[in-house]
Amino acid sequence: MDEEPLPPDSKLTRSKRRWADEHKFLTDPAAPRSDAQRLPPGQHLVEGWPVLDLGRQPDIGRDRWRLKVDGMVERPVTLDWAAFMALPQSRRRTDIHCVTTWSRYDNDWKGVATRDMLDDVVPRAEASHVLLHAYDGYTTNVPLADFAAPDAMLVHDWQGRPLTRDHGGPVRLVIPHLYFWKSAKWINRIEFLGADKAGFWEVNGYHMRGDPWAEERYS
Ligand SMILES: Nc1nc2c(c(=O)[nH]1)N[C@H]1C(S)=C(S)[C@@H](COP(=O)(O)O)O[C@H]1N2
Ligand SMILES: [Mo]
Repeated sequence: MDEEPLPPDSKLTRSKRRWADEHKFLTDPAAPRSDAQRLPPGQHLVEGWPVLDLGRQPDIGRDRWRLKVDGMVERPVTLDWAAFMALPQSRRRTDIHCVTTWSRYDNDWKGVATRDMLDDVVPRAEASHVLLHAYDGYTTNVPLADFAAPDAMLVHDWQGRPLTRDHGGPVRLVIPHLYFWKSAKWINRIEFLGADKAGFWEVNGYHMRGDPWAEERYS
């Protein structure tokens, strides 16, 4: 990603400068942790992959799926499947930590790193948070710095297979360093905002950020 020297005002340079600013007072949220720190407090490991949602699992084929990216961005866009797959594709292996206390290690994801999508849409200087919207009506909010973390992805593949409908296929968000309720399944809109705005569970008492290592479960 950083091989070529970039002119000081390219869109990539501007985005990177913004992320750097936002991370100024933070440890890199995606920095590797020692084994002792790998399982956050109050969590236990599971082997399977539980399904949790509002009980409505929308059936969105790849041909019908759209992702709208709008709000405080220089270049709003609506991606269809072909446009999404034409973005740089990345792989990550990350852990899942659900607020209901289960964690699952070593999930192999394939999809689009949020950073690669941000390079195209270019968040405006005033953008500080994102609200994620999904086909089942679910919403959840995250600070832009967390959304832009190096291991955050829009995934379409898990363990080498297309993401199944019950886990949010065709495309879901994964932000590994936050509790899993922030990882919207069946995602269809990413809205950039100038202030934080509570999503579905956040309105119902869940934490606005949701850092598992700080046990930010409830507000
Ligand atoms: N669209 C949508 N995304 C969602 C949810 C939901 O109800 N709808 N539930 C969240 C919660 S609370 C969790 S723990 C995870 C569960 O993802 P999984 O079913 O793939 O384990 O999805 C999150 N994303
Ligand atoms: Mo959850």
